[in-house]
Amino acid sequence: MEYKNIKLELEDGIAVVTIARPKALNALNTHVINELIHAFEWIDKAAEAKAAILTGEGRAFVAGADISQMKDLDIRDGRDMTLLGQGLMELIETIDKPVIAAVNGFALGGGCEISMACDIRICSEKARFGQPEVNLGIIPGYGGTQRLPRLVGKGMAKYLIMTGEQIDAQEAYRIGLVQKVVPAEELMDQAKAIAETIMAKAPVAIKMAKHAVNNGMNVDLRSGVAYEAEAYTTTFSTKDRTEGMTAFVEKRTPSFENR
Ligand code: DAK
Repeated sequence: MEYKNIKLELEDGIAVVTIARPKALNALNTHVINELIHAFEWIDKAAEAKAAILTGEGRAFVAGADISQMKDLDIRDGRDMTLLGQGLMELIETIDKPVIAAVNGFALGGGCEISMACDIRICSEKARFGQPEVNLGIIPGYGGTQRLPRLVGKGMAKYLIMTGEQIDAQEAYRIGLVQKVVPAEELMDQAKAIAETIMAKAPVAIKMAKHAVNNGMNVDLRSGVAYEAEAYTTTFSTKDRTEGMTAFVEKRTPSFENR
């Protein structure tokens, strides 16, 4: 597929996905969403892609769903757009590889939502977050009412969703929405450094950790712990587990093989 709205580059095992509609502040229309689905499906399957970074070109990460496209949708089209967008969020959240959002600017509405579908969020000092949907007479439709409270708690999520207030990078860090704030010029290097740190670990352990945390957030504690036991057992049966523990005892760096 030839991409017109995004860029996909593979750099040292890291798939860097850049949403590239800077004139529209990278707003998500169906073309962008379809290209992102195609890119993340490729990342999921491609052995050469070990981690992914999602970012935006220009002064926005994503300024939300494309309002000019959205305003003329009838109910059926609106539902199709929801299912398409929610499918993308679920795809990003459930692929076996770690996905880091490198939030370079505005992450509003669907932009905040897509960042929350990623495993980890880091942002530049210029980033701004918000769920302004109520200003348009709608509510978040790409999982914002569900993922935001899971990340920042129910009270803060309701505050942001009901007021539509934009918050800056430091506030996003303070409430736990992002894990790190860095100078704008360091954003991509820092995102890559995090990806490289994760890529140096045993891939099966990273995969199982991702799924255990994700699944656990959707079920009661007892079920979550039961899932963790299964995921843990999977890691215990790997060659990489033997290598990791042997390397520790032998005081050397482990060499993991994804086996
Ligand atoms: N959609 C389309 N175009 C957008 C856009 C958006 N979300 N955001 C910005 N643009 C365009 C502007 O129209 C402008 O285009 P031109 O006039 O130059 O042609 C260009 O980007 C630059 O924007 P501004 O001139 O407004 O730039 P400023 O620096 O003055 O302001 C801003 C930046 C980010 C504060 C402002 O652009 C803004 O408030 N943008 C809208 C933010 C927003 O409300 N986003 C949408 C949130 S609602 C659904 C599921 C999910 C969703 C919807 C449906 N289904 C269930 C169907 C999600 C909804 C949302 O995301």
